[in-house]
Amino acid sequence: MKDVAPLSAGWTLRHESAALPAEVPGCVHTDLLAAGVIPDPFLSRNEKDVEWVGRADWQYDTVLPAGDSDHERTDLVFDGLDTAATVMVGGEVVGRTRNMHRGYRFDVSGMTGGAGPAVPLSVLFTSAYTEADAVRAQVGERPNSYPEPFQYIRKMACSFGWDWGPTLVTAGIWKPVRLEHWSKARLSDVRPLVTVDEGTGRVGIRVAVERTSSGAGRPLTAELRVRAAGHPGGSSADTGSSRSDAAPADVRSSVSFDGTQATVTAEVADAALWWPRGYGEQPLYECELVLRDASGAELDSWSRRIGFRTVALDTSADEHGTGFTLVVNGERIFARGVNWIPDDVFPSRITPERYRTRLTQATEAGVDLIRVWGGGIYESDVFYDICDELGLMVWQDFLFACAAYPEEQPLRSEVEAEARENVTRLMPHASLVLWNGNNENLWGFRDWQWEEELAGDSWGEGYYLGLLPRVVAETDPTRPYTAGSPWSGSWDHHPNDPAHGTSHSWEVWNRTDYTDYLEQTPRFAAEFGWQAPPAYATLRRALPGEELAADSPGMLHHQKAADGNGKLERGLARHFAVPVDFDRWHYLTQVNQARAIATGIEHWRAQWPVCAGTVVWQLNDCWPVTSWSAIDGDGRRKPLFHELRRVYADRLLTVQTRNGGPAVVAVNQSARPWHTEVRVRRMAADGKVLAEAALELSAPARAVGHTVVPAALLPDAGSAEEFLVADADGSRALHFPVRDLAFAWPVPDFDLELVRHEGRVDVVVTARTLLRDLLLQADRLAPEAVADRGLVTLLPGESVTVEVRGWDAAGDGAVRAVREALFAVEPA
Ligand code: BMA
Repeated sequence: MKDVAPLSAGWTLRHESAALPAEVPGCVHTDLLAAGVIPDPFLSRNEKDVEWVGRADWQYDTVLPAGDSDHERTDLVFDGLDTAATVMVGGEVVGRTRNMHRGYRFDVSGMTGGAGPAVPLSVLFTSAYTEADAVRAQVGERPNSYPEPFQYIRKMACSFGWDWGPTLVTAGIWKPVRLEHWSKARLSDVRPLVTVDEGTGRVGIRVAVERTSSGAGRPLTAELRVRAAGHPGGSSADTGSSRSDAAPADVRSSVSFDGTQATVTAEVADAALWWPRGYGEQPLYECELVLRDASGAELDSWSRRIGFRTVALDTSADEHGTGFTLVVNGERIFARGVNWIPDDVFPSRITPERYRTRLTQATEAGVDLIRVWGGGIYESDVFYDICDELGLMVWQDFLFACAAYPEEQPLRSEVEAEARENVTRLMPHASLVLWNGNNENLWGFRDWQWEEELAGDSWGEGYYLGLLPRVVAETDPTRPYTAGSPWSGSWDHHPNDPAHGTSHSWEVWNRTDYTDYLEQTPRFAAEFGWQAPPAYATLRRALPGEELAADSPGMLHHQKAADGNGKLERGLARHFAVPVDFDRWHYLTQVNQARAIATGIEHWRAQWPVCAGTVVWQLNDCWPVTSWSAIDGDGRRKPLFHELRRVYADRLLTVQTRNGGPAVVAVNQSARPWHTEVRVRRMAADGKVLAEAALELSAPARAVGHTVVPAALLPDAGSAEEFLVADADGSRALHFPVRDLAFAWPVPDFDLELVRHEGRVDVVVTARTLLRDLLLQADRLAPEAVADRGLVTLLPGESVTVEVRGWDAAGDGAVRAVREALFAVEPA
């Protein structure tokens, strides 16, 4: 049997004449931080002071464990090196690397010392800038939306800075490293092709082995076992699909072969289907493969969890253009998505617990699809394991974003190797539903003057339309591929044509106003977003000692978008009088973000099935920053997060224009029809009901229905004092004929009561006036405090209970503290 020895201990990082203790997996920045050599680059403007780290070369050292191995071969295996490195064993170079997104295996047989003195292992990293500059000199300059040279090196692009991220160019052994001792043969590639046909699940495993010379041509057996692994996610929502009562499967099969490749297949009768969350459960199967020699001795093994489901992407043409609809197990799905960026600009710091927290937060926001964006990384296996369990569909970008990428060597081979390795690594995961060629590069070529600048040079098209779809088809033909986001399906249409395929809606944030979302009917809104600052406690931690202002030095440093604050201010000024007071500014920019995204999602969900998905830019952050995220860099939820819970719920009530007038629309993504009576009230700003009626409203299962609001119930167009309230089954939709700026908001007035419970405090707010977008910023009470809800609008007389955890409300000042942490829309 193969013998595996992890090499995570005893590493040092050489800095000047010192050998600092080093974490493996880890990176230079986090080691220097732990040793006190650099300040925390996430705080204040320290990022600038540590710029030198990314420009320097670095050396990691350890020694190989003493002791002999009886095996024929010893391999030194790195799951990931960041990025340009020379690996030395006993002073001899055993390999060089230039791709963060690949693993590396070096044959070091006979070099590891045996009974002799300990053998040194060193990894020497050349600055990513040096490597990128060298490749650029070789292949020639290409256009890029950002100033840094990330398209000349296969390394996480956003490490070089992004419009939400700091420039912290890492180096290091960012994934595990180990010695593998083996004899005769080992599994070099295991590719499970999982399909389901008329209820029968099929696992066809393509096995590739590497053999030693003594093992060449000898008979081998690959034994496969597939067993039900239960429902690790444990969700059992009312989803309309039934849990399979079939006896738990335990299927075995095997194949004997004497070459280097074989296929072993197993069938699971009555396979329990894996569903996206909200559509059914997430039953998983344990899939184990054992490689044996002719004597039956085990040489190597592999195991992963799989799930049975079919997935297709329907891109057929119709009377509206070209669709883009995910179809899982035959069910057409409106994707309630978010874009994912690396959760830390130092990805080696992201623990499994942190992945679980973040992805669980996504599910709490009602999300069912995560797009792993192309300027980041192919995430760790843990990420996809958790998505499998939670029923989160994953759309995975290949790692190309916002630049023209050269197709010459040495990049081309790296891209191909990286693609094959990662498609193979991720294909066991039921959650993975789509591969995407790139982020915005087909669009950039057409619209951002690249075409002219390139004057015929390669720019990546050969990857997106040639190499990558071929790699997916050859490696994992069970999954759909799309060439880009956005992409209209061919050059026949503009790459970002909303009527064809995926589109990104950025004009709205960059230049116009979020009400413009209402003019758009994308077939699939793969990116759209609105900025807001992070939570108050996050800012307080990130900007110690700074007097906070919208344009204070630290605030501007932690805002990376071009004219970001200008866009925030102008976007706010279209709806509210921009306050001078920081706390009000902070609250209102967060309100505006939530309003913007809700406007888009409500409108687009109401257009199902013409529009088949919304993927919000962006779920998370990689450091404390003002950005488009719903969860900030310290993991705190912005009001947008809570708003997503409302607009991504299975049942959403919204007011949209139908036949030229306001209608109440029921978006029903649940498995059961939604027949209800909606109470519609025409109200005055002072809370008086001017007219009222009960209307029938119904939407079939997984469909949309509407009822037109009769004229007598409509607030006067342009009225600053009237609005519409629609209530059904605990959902509420509001419609104001004018913008907040113009509306006659009363001065907010309410009663406040605190009720202390074991482990939580209930904040009960009872409205005396109309309270628009009431928000309790719990982190102002205590940095750890968390409220269970975000923006709430109350009519006079109504009350809400906000549950606060992480704060004990001790002392006399508790009520006053809550009053100071409560915000609502005020008269202009
Ligand atoms: C899109 C994304 C990112 C970017 C975001 C906000 O272009 O793909 O590149 O961060 O918009 O500008």
